[in-house]
Amino acid sequence: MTKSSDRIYGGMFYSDMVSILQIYCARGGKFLRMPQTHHLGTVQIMASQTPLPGQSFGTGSDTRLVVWPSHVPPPAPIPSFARFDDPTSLARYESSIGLLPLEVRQGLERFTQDPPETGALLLQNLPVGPLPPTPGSPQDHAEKDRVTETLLLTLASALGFPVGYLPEHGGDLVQNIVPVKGAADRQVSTSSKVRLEFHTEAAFHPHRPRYLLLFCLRGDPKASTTLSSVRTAVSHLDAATLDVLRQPRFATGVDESYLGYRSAALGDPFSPVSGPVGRETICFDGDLMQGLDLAAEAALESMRAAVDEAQIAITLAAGDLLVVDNRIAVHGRSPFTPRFDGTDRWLQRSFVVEDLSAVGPDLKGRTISTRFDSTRFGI
Ligand SMILES: O=C(O)CCC(=O)C(=O)O
Ligand SMILES: [Fe+2]
Repeated sequence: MTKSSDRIYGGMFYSDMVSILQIYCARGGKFLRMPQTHHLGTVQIMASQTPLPGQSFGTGSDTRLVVWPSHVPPPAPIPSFARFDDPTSLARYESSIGLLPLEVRQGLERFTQDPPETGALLLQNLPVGPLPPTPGSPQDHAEKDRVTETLLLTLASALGFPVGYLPEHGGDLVQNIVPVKGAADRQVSTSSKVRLEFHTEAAFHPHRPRYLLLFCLRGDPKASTTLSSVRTAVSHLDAATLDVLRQPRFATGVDESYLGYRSAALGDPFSPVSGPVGRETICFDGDLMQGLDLAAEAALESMRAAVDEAQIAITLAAGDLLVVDNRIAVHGRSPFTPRFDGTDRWLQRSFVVEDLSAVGPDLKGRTISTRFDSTRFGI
């Protein structure tokens, strides 16, 4: 419980600020969880044990946290025989947007219109319902109701158009991100043993998503999702390096999950940093990207360091949903140790594009089927 003598500073209690600083120092200057959102949430939860109905937090211009009010039920799930991407299901998500709590709708709207510097929004306290054991691979059948899937796709529809990518779990609109034994040390979302390097989601893809939603059904205290905003990272770069990063002297390979194997082929040259000062955008892949000349290689090395420097980390817990603006922030994940016993971390992921018509003939229904092979891209 909060002491009445505690004073509030910008939404935080003094004792929380002290403990944030202590944690920060003890961890050698690295946070394991987004400090402001975590502590604002904690303050409210400490004060009432559970968030009060209708509570939400606007946490200043930098960090956004919205808490789902416990008394508002999730939208009714679509039936288990329906496909997530059939027209009736899609219409259901659209109409369910109006059933979302007002503060959630407002939080999403503000996020799209005036994104925070972090490029991230955290929703907490979402209902996940009773869960079966974590499946052993993304497309294993999990006997569950469809509350989380419907909620995820309703939230995604409030941000734009949920889409699937054919090579990513067969184009599913909702993908189960679970640790897979055979992928433990690969640079794919189902890995675990390795640090998943910072990346723009599908950096190589002409129709990459604008938003990425990660809904945590079951957390792992060791697995932190890492985020780094270009708008913070640029402050760790000198003007000459930034100038190189703003030129199309870089190229990236195709993610191995799209090819089924690693390929040395590169796409067209592009610049990893774009946009006016203060509203920069990023396209970056710490694993697959290369500079096309020596100066570009050196600039890319500096960018890797700047992205690392600017990182924040959030350990998603059950009921947390993180929305990442894929143009502002890159993301990754810390290593962790799965048990493969049905209790492992389980995220559901969805991708959102802003403009379906821009995808053109590569779009069938809600599936983007752009083909890549080892020698040519974007066909
Ligand atoms: O596991 C995570 O937290 C993020 C993994 C990832 O990069 C993704 O699902 O796109
Ligand atoms: Fe990712």
